[in-house]
Amino acid sequence: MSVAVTTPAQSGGAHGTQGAVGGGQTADPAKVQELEGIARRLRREIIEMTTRAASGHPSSSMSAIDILVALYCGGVLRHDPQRPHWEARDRFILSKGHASPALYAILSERGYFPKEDLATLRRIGSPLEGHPNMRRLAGVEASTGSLGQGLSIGLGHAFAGRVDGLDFRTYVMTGDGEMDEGQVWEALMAAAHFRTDSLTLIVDHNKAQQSNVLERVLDYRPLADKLRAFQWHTEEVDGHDIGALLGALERARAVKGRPQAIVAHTVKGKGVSFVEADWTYHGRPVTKEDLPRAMEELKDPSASSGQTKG
Ligand SMILES: Cc1ncc(C[n+]2csc(CCOP(=O)(O)OP(=O)(O)O)c2C)c(N)n1
Ligand SMILES: [Mg+2]
Repeated sequence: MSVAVTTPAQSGGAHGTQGAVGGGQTADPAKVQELEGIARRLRREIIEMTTRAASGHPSSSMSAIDILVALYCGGVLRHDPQRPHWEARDRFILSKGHASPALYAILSERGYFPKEDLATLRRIGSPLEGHPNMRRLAGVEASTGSLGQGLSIGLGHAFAGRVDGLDFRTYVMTGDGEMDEGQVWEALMAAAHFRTDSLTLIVDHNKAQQSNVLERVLDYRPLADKLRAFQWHTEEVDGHDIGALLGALERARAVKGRPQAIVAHTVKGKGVSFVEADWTYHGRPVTKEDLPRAMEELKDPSASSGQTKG
């Protein structure tokens, strides 16, 4: 993988002082294509690890993975896998903790732990628990899984950065069903009130939750308008368009005096047609029998045409 890690040395340790701190996110088509290739490979890893575990949430992970690739491989996050507790690192909090396979895929991609460990997902004794455990796995910023808490935790990090005089940024990803939780809206109000401009919320808006499609459980539309009414700088973006995501993340970073929300329109199960077509795949891995079909859909197109990967 040729994407460089954004280390403290490269970043200069301060946001905003260099255009390239955390990445100059002009969506260079070649770079975007490289990131799309990474995302496709990580989708295969997500399907493989959950099918092997016969447990977990592949569809929730597939909707989120392009966003994670943009953050971790697109030069957005200032982080150093060799120093996961570096105090000035940017934070990413996966509030929808059930999408842990996506987090594990991206953390291993960036070198927080070996790829082989993905095969231990949900095994007794493995730090790759069903939901992320910050006490057991470096790179996990918050133990999540009980929905609704991640934005409050992220807000706490943002406040701490302000108190400590550190310029790190905090990114939080919630699910759209998770937005039903009242605690999220408390954090939204508080973040705006305290003008927490180092905080970015990304909503994985895949229009489905556990028990049904979103609007049949609790129809809170229009989401972006509500976030704007809560005084968040808000953009809507195609959550599978990595170039568009990088642009939205770059613009969010430039906002002063207000927290920012990116409503990322996504498809639950993105990449595997029979998972995309069936919301009951929530918390249901692809069976061993269906695995070849899924992997066929996720294969590298350049490999199928006999070309070598660039
Ligand atoms: C407080 C809480 N209530 C219920 C659950 C059970 N649960 C796990 S995932 C999920 C659906 C989440 O939907 P969404 O936030 O849209 O995430 P998606 O899987 O669609 O990305 C629910 C209700 C939970 N983990 N935490
Ligand atoms: Mg959802």
